[in-house]
Formats: sequence, structure tokens, C-alpha cells
Amino acid sequence: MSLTVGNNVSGVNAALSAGDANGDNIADISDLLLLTAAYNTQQGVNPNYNAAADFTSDGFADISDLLLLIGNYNTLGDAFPISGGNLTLSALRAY
Ligand SMILES: [Ca+2]
Repeated sequence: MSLTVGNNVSGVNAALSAGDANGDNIADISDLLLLTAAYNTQQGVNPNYNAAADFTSDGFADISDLLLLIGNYNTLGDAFPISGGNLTLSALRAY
């Protein structure tokens, strides 16, 4: 299968690791640092809030996000061959 970023994609089941704040398809120390910088913040309230580190998408960067990151620590999401690299969370968010 080959996908091109920028086109609509359907019928693709891809598992991306919750805990991947920087979109490199692995939950690791880089993501932990991003969550740490945004920890205990709320969307629209705290300027340090980072939606990319809010893995539960509930508007809070908090313990629930940390638990997801810990649960997936040092794990890779699915990789698909696409032009320009692998399918990543940041590539999906660009759609
Ligand atoms: Ca959250």
C-alpha cells in the first residue's frame, strides 16, 4: 500500500501511539518533556497548554495523559509507506 500525504485517505486502520506529542510515531522522552512542560494546564486558560500533549483531548494536560504516555512508553505506532516518510500523527493532523 502506498499513500500520499495531502490526499484523502479512507479505509485505512492505523494505530498511532497515544503519548506521541511530537508526531514522530514513538512515545518517548521527547514526548514526556512536552507533557511535563504543559502539565496541569487547561485549554484556553493556561498559555502553556499544549493540545499535542493532551492525549485524551479533554482540554487538560494532566495525569490521565501521563498514564497514557507511560502505558505506551517506547512503543511505535503503525508505520505505512507514504511519500515523504511514515504515517505519523502530525501527518494525520495535517489533513
Ligand atoms: Ca487530557
